[in-house]
Amino acid sequence: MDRSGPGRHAPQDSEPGAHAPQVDDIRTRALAEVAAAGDARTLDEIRVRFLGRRGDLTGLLKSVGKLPADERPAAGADINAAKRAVELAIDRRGAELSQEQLARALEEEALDVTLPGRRQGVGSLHPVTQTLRRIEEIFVGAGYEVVTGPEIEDDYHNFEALNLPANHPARAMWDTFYLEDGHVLRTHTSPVQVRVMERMGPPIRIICPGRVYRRDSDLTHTPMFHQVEGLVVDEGIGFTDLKGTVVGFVQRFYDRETEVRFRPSYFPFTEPSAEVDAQCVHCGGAGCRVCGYTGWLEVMGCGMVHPNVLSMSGIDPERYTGFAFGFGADRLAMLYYGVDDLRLLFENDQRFLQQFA
Ligand code: 2U9
Repeated sequence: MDRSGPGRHAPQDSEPGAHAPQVDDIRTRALAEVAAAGDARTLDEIRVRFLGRRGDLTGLLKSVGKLPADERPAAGADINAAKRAVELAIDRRGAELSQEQLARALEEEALDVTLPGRRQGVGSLHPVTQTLRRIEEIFVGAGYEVVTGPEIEDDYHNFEALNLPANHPARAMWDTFYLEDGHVLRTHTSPVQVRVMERMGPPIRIICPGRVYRRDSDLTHTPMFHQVEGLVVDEGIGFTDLKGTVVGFVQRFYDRETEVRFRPSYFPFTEPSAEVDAQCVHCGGAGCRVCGYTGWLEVMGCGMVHPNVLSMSGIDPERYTGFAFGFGADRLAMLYYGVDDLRLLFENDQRFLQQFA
């Protein structure tokens, strides 16, 4: 039986060999699109459009069944060849694109491994700490002991034992932080000296450095600052001992011959009392902006310990006398280093602190 007769094998909806130009056309379009694809997503979309379940080439392959039987093998082979060509082109373009992307990433994210690493900064002591250490060194060298104490104090040790009974008008000299239970943030380190007098009898020769607190804040005051107070109690201690100690300290601190003067003053815990000025470290006494054109800078207060203060802590004022002094270590650090705003000392700005390394 002749199976290839024209009547039987006539195509129903396509001409014999009509798929061939269609395949060529689809392949050409697909390959052009693949070549132009700029990224993996476009490539994927092309794959779906030509090779997917409803893709152009897949559709064509499905229609092969409608061809005359003798044309089917050739048509099928043609379409499959086109599919493979498009698949291969997509794979190659994909590889190309990922190669290009890698090259771009390598270029953009390039690390210069020869660059020097970030250096680990070397820390240093804060200028106030350096100042406190220098002060301690000077006094320890003169036979003093360094004593510290609590920053939260009771009213008795912060005020009363220092000849400042409740409601004494001089309490207004200190803008005090009061705690709810009646304690205070110490306004000076004096309570440390009081406790030493209570615990140990004379001879006493101590300095007490530490943080103190006052409700005060401006260019020259901070709510917390560092004080150093000194106390000497023994038999036969006089104002000349105080003067010698203060002048010796100021000259050592500034490391030069510095004129020092004593002005009469008032503190409830010392009598007589004095404030101490040192020749201006900036102009040497000629007068400048730092010293307000006076040639002098106030550096500390001092005086002979009030007999009431001695007796309240159990020391006989008939037998023993003593002197005391006190100063702000931050203020001395400012004068020493030429810092013009006290607040700089508490802001911890690296650019400021590094200058003291
Ligand atoms: C006892 C007895 C006496 C300590 C003293 C001063 C004078 C003084 C201020 C200077 C500036 C504090 O930092 S400042 O505000 N201090 O002028 N302080 S005599 O006298 C004492 C302390 C304790 C038992």
